[in-house]
Amino acid sequence: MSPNTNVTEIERCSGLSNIEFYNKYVKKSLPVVISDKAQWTSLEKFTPEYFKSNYNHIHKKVDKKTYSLSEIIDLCIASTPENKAPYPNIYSVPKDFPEYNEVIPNMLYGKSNRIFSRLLPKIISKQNNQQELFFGGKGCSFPRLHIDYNWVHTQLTQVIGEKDFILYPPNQTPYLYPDKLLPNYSQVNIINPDYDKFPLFKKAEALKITLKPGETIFIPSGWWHTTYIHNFNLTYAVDHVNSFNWDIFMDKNYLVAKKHYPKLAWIVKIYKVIMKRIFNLKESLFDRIK
Ligand SMILES: O=C(O)CCC(=O)C(=O)O
Ligand SMILES: [Fe+2]
Repeated sequence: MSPNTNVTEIERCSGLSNIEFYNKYVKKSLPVVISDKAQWTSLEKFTPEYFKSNYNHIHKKVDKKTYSLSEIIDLCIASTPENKAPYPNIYSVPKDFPEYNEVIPNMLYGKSNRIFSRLLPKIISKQNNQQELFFGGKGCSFPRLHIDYNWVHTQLTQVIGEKDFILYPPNQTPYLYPDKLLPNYSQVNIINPDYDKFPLFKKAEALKITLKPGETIFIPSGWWHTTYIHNFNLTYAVDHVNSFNWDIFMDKNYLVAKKHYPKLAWIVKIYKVIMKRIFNLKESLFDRIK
């Protein structure tokens, strides 16, 4: 799938050290595909049959209907662009597949991920989904172009099948018509854009890649993105907060807190400032990225 705009291919890299990854991409807020770090995806374990026989007790509501995991997998296998499986089908790794935690190494920059730190209060870490599995089928696509919740960075590894990722840098926001109520969602349907309603979208410049099994894409904080699926599909996603998106992540959490707990939200502001120093110190002393 290609949006009707100017498109550049996202860079693919291999043999990248963590420090190179940091300096070339994370610091500069640039997306990249790492093609050689997720060997675990080739384990024969991750087949549709494995999930069906071991996890069929898991039920999920998608589009107001409840499905067992086997039903979701069968719908995804049978999916066609004309008769699409429901999407997205999102499962929480810690909640639904706790065993999975042991086989998925934190491969790119795990040490600096503040989302997994015990210093981050549960009330904040729980809301920011952390680790998910997405099942999908041919013709499915993520419903809307969006920026991830609370401006986390996201790292997605393709386990089965191919998935297109279409990204727009933050500086393209003026052409993407953010929703007034949900400003991290675009109003434009990029697959079939309504140029009468959204004329500036013609100017938007996208980046694109078809992610293949074993490859991982890094989507930096604040980048717009959406997906399109070519065949039966399984993707693993993990959210990430580090020194580069700490301030914006905590500012967004403050806004959420202010909505739900207006009298207590100031605690988030203070926490942001104090913990910034503590995390920076801890990371410079103990978590040097090698
Ligand atoms: O894998 C996908 O289809 C999209 C994932 C995504 O963008 C998200 O969960 O925020
Ligand atoms: Fe996303």
